[in-house]
Amino acid sequence: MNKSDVVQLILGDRYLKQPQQNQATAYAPTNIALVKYWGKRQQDINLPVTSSLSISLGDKGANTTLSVNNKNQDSITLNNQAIDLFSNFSQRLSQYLNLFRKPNSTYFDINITTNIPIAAGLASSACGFAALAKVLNELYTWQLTSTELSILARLGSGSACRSLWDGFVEWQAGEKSDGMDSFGVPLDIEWPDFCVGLLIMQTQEKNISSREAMQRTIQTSSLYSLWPEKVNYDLSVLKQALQEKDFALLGKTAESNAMTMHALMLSAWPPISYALPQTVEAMQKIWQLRNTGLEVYFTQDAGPNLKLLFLKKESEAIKNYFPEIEIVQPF
Ligand code: 2P0
Repeated sequence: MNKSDVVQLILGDRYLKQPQQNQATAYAPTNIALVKYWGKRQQDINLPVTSSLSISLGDKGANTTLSVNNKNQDSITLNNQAIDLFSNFSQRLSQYLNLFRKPNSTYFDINITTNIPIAAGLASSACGFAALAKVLNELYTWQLTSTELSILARLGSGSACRSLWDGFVEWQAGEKSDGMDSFGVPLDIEWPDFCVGLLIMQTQEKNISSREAMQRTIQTSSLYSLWPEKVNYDLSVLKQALQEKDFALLGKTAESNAMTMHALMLSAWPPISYALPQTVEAMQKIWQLRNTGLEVYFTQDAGPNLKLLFLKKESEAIKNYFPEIEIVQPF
């Protein structure tokens, strides 16, 4: 099963038809996993070893416009700057679009604006591919459901399948080899006081992609066999914490899950560490603050930046201790 097979399964007789519109725009929020996706059971169509659970970041995300052009190649701008078509970024985008268009017949001007740093472990590929799946759905008038779009977004980047919805979303790993049961499912939970603070220490591109790091972890970490059980436990506790609005339980579970994911990476060979000295300093500051009674937790993805988790009542204290923080209220 490869990506084209999945696209054909979803689109049926709509596969490789011409766009029905000349231009369309769509937005998708980025998402931060509280229980992480780390490892694939199938590489090509991004089928995960385990389920995962995220929070979408509301108005932090990607806005993408696709326009059919009359040239014989795509053109791509990111935040109004032209991007080299031979860059990894462009190649990955164009290859994704190739899954849906007749070969050598349709090219696009692709304009992406995003308010999050690209490739800084802030899930920019997640909102990017989710927005792209949505905008293609408009341009080709496929009229797909959000679940179907979640599967298509997953083909671009695994975590993108969680960016089709606001709020808390579970990516159900599924079991099928074609991945038709592997998509995001929104949880019916509102938590208006829930805050995520972005503590950005570096906006540069990371030196090892999460894709490569995941693969190396599975292949070389002797701890990896413990991961599925840890995730299953954390998922059930996190869902309980969400139901009961038990913030301390949520924070502890999310932080422990992230630390375990990074422990797996440290145990890979060659070892992988996304932390900078500032990352470790910030972690220690958070642990100290927690000892003084401030209810703040963190999670970390495939980059040095931390995402702080806290409730609205702690916002002022958090701003005092971390003046550079950007606070997002997902609800
Ligand atoms: C997550 N991450 O659950 C985890 C935690 C990073 C750390 O999903 O290879 O860009 O495109 O499926 O989705 C980042 O990996 O990887 C990611 P691919 P993706 O958010």
